[in-house]
Amino acid sequence: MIAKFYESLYRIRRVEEEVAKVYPTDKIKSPVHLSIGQEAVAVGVCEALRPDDIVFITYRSHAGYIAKGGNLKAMIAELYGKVTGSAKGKGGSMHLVDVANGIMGASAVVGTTIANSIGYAYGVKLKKQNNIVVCFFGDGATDEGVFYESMNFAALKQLPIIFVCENNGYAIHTAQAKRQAVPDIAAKAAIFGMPIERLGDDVLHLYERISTAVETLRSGGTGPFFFECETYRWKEHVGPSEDYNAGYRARTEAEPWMQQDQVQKFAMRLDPQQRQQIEQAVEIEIAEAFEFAENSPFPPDAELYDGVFA
Ligand SMILES: Cc1ncc(C[n+]2csc(CCOP(=O)(O)OP(=O)(O)O)c2C)c(N)n1
Ligand SMILES: [Mg+2]
Repeated sequence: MIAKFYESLYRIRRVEEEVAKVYPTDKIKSPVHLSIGQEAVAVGVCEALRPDDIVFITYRSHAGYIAKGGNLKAMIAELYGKVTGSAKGKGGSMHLVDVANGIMGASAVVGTTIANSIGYAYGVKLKKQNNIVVCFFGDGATDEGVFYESMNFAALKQLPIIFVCENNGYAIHTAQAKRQAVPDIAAKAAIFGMPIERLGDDVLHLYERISTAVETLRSGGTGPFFFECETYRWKEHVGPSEDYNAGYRARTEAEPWMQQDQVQKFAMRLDPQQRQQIEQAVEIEIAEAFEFAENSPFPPDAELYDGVFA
Protein backbone atom coordinates (compact mmCIF):
# COMPACT_ATOMS: atom_id res chain seq x y z
CA MET A 1 0.00 0.00 0.00
CA ILE A 2 2.84 2.39 0.89
CA ALA A 3 4.49 1.76 -2.49
CA LYS A 4 1.23 2.30 -4.39
CA PHE A 5 0.48 5.53 -2.54
CA TYR A 6 4.03 6.76 -3.07
CA GLU A 7 3.84 6.06 -6.79
CA SER A 8 0.73 8.20 -7.09
CA LEU A 9 2.10 11.02 -4.90
CA TYR A 10 5.40 11.01 -6.78
CA ARG A 11 3.70 10.99 -10.19
CA ILE A 12 1.59 14.04 -9.35
CA ARG A 13 4.49 15.99 -7.82
CA ARG A 14 6.83 15.24 -10.72
CA VAL A 15 4.27 15.94 -13.46
CA GLU A 16 3.57 19.34 -11.95
CA GLU A 17 7.27 20.09 -11.50
CA GLU A 18 7.72 19.36 -15.22
CA VAL A 19 4.69 21.52 -16.05
CA ALA A 20 6.26 24.35 -14.02
CA LYS A 21 9.56 23.88 -15.88
CA VAL A 22 8.00 23.89 -19.35
CA TYR A 23 5.50 26.68 -18.64
CA PRO A 24 7.83 29.65 -19.31
CA THR A 25 8.55 28.32 -22.85
CA ASP A 26 4.94 29.05 -23.83
CA LYS A 27 4.43 25.51 -25.09
CA ILE A 28 1.65 25.13 -22.55
CA LYS A 29 -1.26 27.12 -23.91
CA SER A 30 -3.48 27.51 -20.86
CA PRO A 31 -3.11 28.88 -17.34
CA VAL A 32 -2.00 26.24 -14.83
CA HIS A 33 -3.18 26.00 -11.22
CA LEU A 34 -0.67 23.71 -9.52
CA SER A 35 -1.47 21.41 -6.61
CA ILE A 36 2.15 21.09 -5.46
CA GLY A 37 1.84 20.61 -1.68
CA GLN A 38 -1.78 19.48 -1.94
CA GLU A 39 -1.24 16.05 -3.54
CA ALA A 40 -2.06 14.12 -0.37
CA VAL A 41 -5.78 14.83 -0.43
CA ALA A 42 -6.27 13.67 -4.01
CA VAL A 43 -4.28 10.49 -3.38
CA GLY A 44 -5.83 9.62 0.00
CA VAL A 45 -9.31 9.99 -1.48
CA CYS A 46 -8.83 8.42 -4.92
CA GLU A 47 -6.98 5.37 -3.59
CA ALA A 48 -10.19 4.49 -1.73
CA LEU A 49 -12.20 4.46 -4.98
CA ARG A 50 -12.90 1.95 -7.73
CA PRO A 51 -12.18 2.72 -11.39
CA ASP A 52 -15.93 3.03 -12.08
CA ASP A 53 -16.44 5.59 -9.31
CA ILE A 54 -16.82 9.15 -10.49
CA VAL A 55 -14.88 12.23 -9.45
CA PHE A 56 -15.66 15.86 -10.11
CA ILE A 57 -12.54 18.03 -9.91
CA THR A 58 -11.88 21.76 -10.10
CA TYR A 59 -9.68 23.90 -12.36
CA ARG A 60 -6.85 22.97 -9.93
CA SER A 61 -7.27 19.73 -11.75
CA HIS A 62 -3.98 17.88 -12.18
CA ALA A 63 -3.76 16.09 -8.82
CA GLY A 64 -7.30 14.71 -8.88
CA TYR A 65 -7.04 13.76 -12.55
CA ILE A 66 -3.79 11.86 -12.08
CA ALA A 67 -4.77 10.29 -8.74
CA LYS A 68 -8.00 8.90 -10.27
CA GLY A 69 -6.00 7.33 -13.11
CA GLY A 70 -6.55 9.90 -15.84
CA ASN A 71 -4.63 9.36 -19.08
CA LEU A 72 -1.36 11.26 -18.67
CA LYS A 73 -0.59 11.62 -22.37
CA ALA A 74 -4.03 13.13 -23.01
CA MET A 75 -3.51 15.49 -20.08
CA ILE A 76 -0.18 16.88 -21.21
CA ALA A 77 -1.40 17.12 -24.82
CA GLU A 78 -4.40 19.08 -23.54
CA LEU A 79 -2.10 21.54 -21.77
CA TYR A 80 -0.17 21.92 -25.04
CA GLY A 81 -3.44 22.65 -26.91
CA LYS A 82 -2.95 19.59 -29.11
CA VAL A 83 -5.76 17.68 -30.81
CA THR A 84 -4.77 14.49 -28.97
CA GLY A 85 -5.61 16.20 -25.67
CA SER A 86 -8.41 15.10 -23.38
CA ALA A 87 -10.66 17.90 -24.72
CA LYS A 88 -9.07 17.90 -28.20
CA GLY A 89 -6.87 20.81 -27.16
CA LYS A 90 -9.80 23.16 -26.66
CA GLY A 91 -10.07 23.06 -22.87
CA GLY A 92 -6.58 23.36 -21.41
CA SER A 93 -5.55 22.63 -17.86
CA MET A 94 -8.78 23.95 -16.32
CA HIS A 95 -11.04 21.65 -18.35
CA LEU A 96 -9.46 18.21 -18.07
CA VAL A 97 -11.81 15.30 -18.58
CA ASP A 98 -11.43 11.52 -18.86
CA VAL A 99 -14.85 9.91 -18.76
CA ALA A 100 -13.44 6.40 -19.33
CA ASN A 101 -11.57 6.73 -16.04
CA GLY A 102 -14.46 8.35 -14.15
CA ILE A 103 -13.20 11.93 -14.32
CA MET A 104 -15.93 14.35 -15.28
CA GLY A 105 -15.09 17.65 -16.93
CA ALA A 106 -13.42 20.21 -14.71
CA SER A 107 -14.60 23.81 -14.88
CA ALA A 108 -13.00 27.22 -14.51
CA VAL A 109 -16.16 28.54 -12.90
CA VAL A 110 -15.86 28.14 -9.14
CA GLY A 111 -18.57 25.96 -7.58
CA THR A 112 -20.21 24.69 -10.78
CA THR A 113 -18.99 21.14 -10.44
CA ILE A 114 -20.65 20.86 -7.02
CA ALA A 115 -24.03 21.16 -8.72
CA ASN A 116 -22.92 18.88 -11.56
CA SER A 117 -21.81 16.24 -9.08
CA ILE A 118 -25.14 16.04 -7.26
CA GLY A 119 -26.92 15.70 -10.60
CA TYR A 120 -24.68 12.77 -11.40
CA ALA A 121 -25.13 11.25 -7.94
CA TYR A 122 -28.91 11.58 -8.27
CA GLY A 123 -28.65 9.63 -11.53
CA VAL A 124 -26.58 6.92 -9.83
CA LYS A 125 -29.23 6.61 -7.13
CA LEU A 126 -32.20 6.54 -9.51
CA LYS A 127 -30.52 3.89 -11.66
CA LYS A 128 -29.61 1.90 -8.53
CA GLN A 129 -25.95 1.71 -9.59
CA ASN A 130 -23.30 0.58 -7.15
CA ASN A 131 -20.69 3.22 -7.93
CA ILE A 132 -20.27 6.41 -5.96
CA VAL A 133 -19.45 10.03 -6.66
CA VAL A 134 -16.77 12.19 -5.08
CA CYS A 135 -16.91 15.95 -5.45
CA PHE A 136 -13.71 17.94 -4.82
CA PHE A 137 -13.86 21.69 -4.32
CA GLY A 138 -11.93 24.45 -2.60
CA ASP A 139 -12.74 26.60 0.42
CA GLY A 140 -13.52 29.43 -2.01
CA ALA A 141 -16.33 27.41 -3.58
CA THR A 142 -18.10 27.42 -0.23
CA ASP A 143 -18.48 31.20 -0.60
CA GLU A 144 -20.92 30.49 -3.44
CA GLY A 145 -24.68 30.05 -3.06
CA VAL A 146 -24.57 26.87 -5.14
CA PHE A 147 -22.63 25.18 -2.33
CA TYR A 148 -25.58 25.52 0.09
CA GLU A 149 -28.20 24.60 -2.48
CA SER A 150 -26.24 21.50 -3.42
CA MET A 151 -25.63 20.41 0.19
CA ASN A 152 -29.35 20.70 0.84
CA PHE A 153 -30.35 18.69 -2.22
CA ALA A 154 -27.74 15.99 -1.60
CA ALA A 155 -28.87 15.59 2.02
CA LEU A 156 -32.56 15.72 1.15
CA LYS A 157 -32.21 12.99 -1.49
CA GLN A 158 -29.63 11.02 0.55
CA LEU A 159 -27.29 10.84 -2.43
CA PRO A 160 -24.33 8.43 -2.75
CA ILE A 161 -21.80 11.23 -2.76
CA ILE A 162 -18.73 12.19 -0.75
CA PHE A 163 -17.90 15.89 -0.63
CA VAL A 164 -14.23 16.71 -0.20
CA CYS A 165 -13.41 20.33 0.53
CA GLU A 166 -9.70 20.96 -0.06
CA ASN A 167 -9.28 23.82 2.35
CA ASN A 168 -5.97 25.51 1.52
CA GLY A 169 -7.01 28.64 3.40
CA TYR A 170 -7.15 30.95 0.38
CA ALA A 171 -9.33 31.92 -2.54
CA ILE A 172 -6.73 33.46 -4.85
CA HIS A 173 -5.11 35.99 -2.46
CA THR A 174 -7.85 36.31 0.14
CA ALA A 175 -7.58 34.32 3.35
CA GLN A 176 -10.64 32.49 4.56
CA ALA A 177 -10.94 34.61 7.70
CA LYS A 178 -11.30 37.74 5.53
CA ARG A 179 -14.13 36.22 3.51
CA GLN A 180 -16.20 34.10 5.83
CA ALA A 181 -18.02 35.25 8.98
CA VAL A 182 -17.85 31.65 10.20
CA PRO A 183 -14.77 29.97 8.76
CA ASP A 184 -15.81 26.48 9.94
CA ILE A 185 -16.74 24.88 6.62
CA ALA A 186 -17.62 21.44 7.95
CA ALA A 187 -20.10 23.08 10.34
CA LYS A 188 -21.87 24.60 7.34
CA ALA A 189 -22.38 21.14 5.87
CA ALA A 190 -23.45 19.76 9.25
CA ILE A 191 -26.53 22.00 9.31
CA PHE A 192 -27.95 19.81 6.54
CA GLY A 193 -27.68 16.78 8.78
CA MET A 194 -24.90 14.95 6.98
CA PRO A 195 -21.94 13.34 8.77
CA ILE A 196 -18.92 15.62 8.74
CA GLU A 197 -15.26 15.10 9.51
CA ARG A 198 -12.28 17.44 9.65
CA LEU A 199 -9.06 15.92 8.35
CA GLY A 200 -5.53 17.05 7.60
CA ASP A 201 -3.39 15.86 4.73
CA ASP A 202 -2.13 12.60 6.26
CA VAL A 203 -2.63 10.26 3.30
CA LEU A 204 -3.15 7.06 5.26
CA HIS A 205 -5.63 8.64 7.63
CA LEU A 206 -7.52 10.19 4.74
CA TYR A 207 -7.58 6.85 2.96
CA GLU A 208 -8.97 5.09 6.04
CA ARG A 209 -11.69 7.64 6.69
CA ILE A 210 -12.79 7.89 3.06
CA SER A 211 -12.75 4.07 2.78
CA THR A 212 -15.18 3.84 5.69
CA ALA A 213 -17.60 6.23 3.97
CA VAL A 214 -17.17 4.32 0.69
CA GLU A 215 -17.95 1.00 2.41
CA THR A 216 -21.10 2.46 3.94
CA LEU A 217 -22.32 3.65 0.54
CA ARG A 218 -21.39 0.41 -1.23
CA SER A 219 -23.28 -1.68 1.27
CA GLY A 220 -26.50 0.23 0.73
CA GLY A 221 -26.05 2.92 3.38
CA THR A 222 -27.05 6.47 2.59
CA GLY A 223 -25.00 9.56 1.91
CA PRO A 224 -23.91 12.23 1.65
CA PHE A 225 -20.64 12.44 3.59
CA PHE A 226 -18.63 15.59 4.05
CA PHE A 227 -14.88 15.84 4.63
CA GLU A 228 -13.05 19.11 5.14
CA CYS A 229 -9.34 18.50 4.47
CA GLU A 230 -6.81 21.07 5.54
CA THR A 231 -3.96 21.43 3.09
CA TYR A 232 -1.62 24.08 1.72
CA ARG A 233 -0.76 25.41 -1.73
CA TRP A 234 3.00 25.96 -2.10
CA LYS A 235 2.97 27.82 -5.42
CA GLU A 236 1.14 30.93 -6.56
CA HIS A 237 -2.62 30.67 -7.22
CA VAL A 238 -2.05 30.38 -10.93
CA GLY A 239 1.29 29.85 -12.63
CA PRO A 240 4.55 28.01 -11.95
CA SER A 241 6.21 30.30 -9.40
CA GLU A 242 6.18 30.98 -5.67
CA ASP A 243 4.44 34.15 -4.48
CA TYR A 244 5.56 34.66 -0.88
CA ASN A 245 6.55 38.21 -1.77
CA ALA A 246 3.11 39.13 -3.06
CA GLY A 247 2.09 40.48 0.33
CA TYR A 248 -0.84 38.25 1.25
CA ARG A 249 1.00 35.42 3.04
CA ALA A 250 4.40 34.72 4.48
CA ARG A 251 6.70 31.83 3.66
CA THR A 252 6.81 30.98 7.37
CA GLU A 253 3.18 29.93 7.06
CA ALA A 254 4.11 27.37 4.39
CA GLU A 255 7.18 25.97 6.12
CA PRO A 256 5.45 23.59 8.56
CA TRP A 257 3.58 22.09 5.60
CA MET A 258 6.78 21.70 3.65
CA GLN A 259 8.40 19.97 6.62
CA GLN A 260 5.61 17.40 6.75
CA ASP A 261 5.60 16.89 2.99
CA GLN A 262 3.71 13.68 2.33
CA VAL A 263 5.71 12.87 -0.80
CA GLN A 264 8.97 12.88 1.18
CA LYS A 265 7.40 11.04 4.12
CA PHE A 266 6.33 8.17 1.91
CA ALA A 267 9.66 8.15 0.06
CA MET A 268 11.44 7.62 3.36
CA ARG A 269 9.25 4.65 4.29
CA LEU A 270 10.34 2.64 1.25
CA ASP A 271 13.54 0.71 0.82
CA PRO A 272 15.85 2.62 -1.50
CA GLN A 273 15.78 0.03 -4.25
CA GLN A 274 12.00 -0.13 -4.40
CA ARG A 275 11.83 3.64 -4.32
CA GLN A 276 14.24 3.89 -7.23
CA GLN A 277 12.24 1.41 -9.28
CA ILE A 278 9.03 3.36 -8.76
CA GLU A 279 10.65 6.67 -9.58
CA GLN A 280 12.37 5.38 -12.72
CA ALA A 281 9.13 3.92 -14.10
CA VAL A 282 7.22 7.13 -13.40
CA GLU A 283 9.94 9.28 -14.96
CA ILE A 284 9.69 7.24 -18.17
CA GLU A 285 5.90 7.64 -18.16
CA ILE A 286 6.21 11.41 -17.73
CA ALA A 287 8.88 11.78 -20.40
CA GLU A 288 6.70 9.80 -22.82
CA ALA A 289 3.67 11.97 -22.06
CA PHE A 290 5.56 15.21 -22.78
CA GLU A 291 7.06 13.68 -25.94
CA PHE A 292 3.58 12.63 -27.06
CA ALA A 293 2.32 16.20 -26.53
CA GLU A 294 5.31 17.69 -28.35
CA ASN A 295 4.82 15.41 -31.35
CA SER A 296 1.05 15.74 -31.59
CA PRO A 297 -0.53 18.17 -34.08
CA PHE A 298 -2.59 21.22 -33.19
CA PRO A 299 -6.32 20.85 -33.96
CA PRO A 300 -7.29 21.53 -37.58
CA ASP A 301 -9.31 24.72 -38.21
CA ALA A 302 -12.47 22.66 -38.75
CA GLU A 303 -12.27 21.59 -35.10
CA LEU A 304 -13.51 25.10 -34.21
CA TYR A 305 -16.98 24.11 -35.44
CA ASP A 306 -17.04 20.76 -33.68
CA GLY A 307 -18.78 20.34 -30.32
CA VAL A 308 -20.57 23.72 -30.41
CA PHE A 309 -24.33 24.19 -30.17
CA ALA A 310 -24.70 26.80 -32.90
C1 LIG B 1 -18.05 31.87 -10.16
C2 LIG B 1 -16.65 32.35 -10.08
N1 LIG B 1 -16.34 33.40 -9.29
C3 LIG B 1 -15.06 33.85 -9.22
C4 LIG B 1 -14.08 33.26 -9.96
C5 LIG B 1 -12.65 33.76 -9.85
N2 LIG B 1 -11.86 32.78 -9.12
C6 LIG B 1 -11.04 31.94 -9.75
S1 LIG B 1 -10.26 30.92 -8.71
C7 LIG B 1 -11.00 31.61 -7.36
C8 LIG B 1 -10.66 31.14 -5.98
C9 LIG B 1 -11.26 29.83 -5.61
O1 LIG B 1 -10.68 29.38 -4.42
P1 LIG B 1 -10.86 27.92 -3.89
O2 LIG B 1 -12.21 27.43 -4.21
O3 LIG B 1 -10.47 27.93 -2.46
O4 LIG B 1 -9.84 27.04 -4.74
P2 LIG B 1 -8.24 27.08 -4.75
O5 LIG B 1 -7.85 27.96 -5.89
O6 LIG B 1 -7.77 27.55 -3.45
O7 LIG B 1 -7.86 25.67 -5.06
C10 LIG B 1 -11.85 32.63 -7.75
C11 LIG B 1 -12.64 33.44 -6.82
C12 LIG B 1 -14.44 32.19 -10.80
N3 LIG B 1 -13.53 31.55 -11.55
N4 LIG B 1 -15.70 31.73 -10.84
MG1 LIG C 1 -8.69 27.62 -1.58
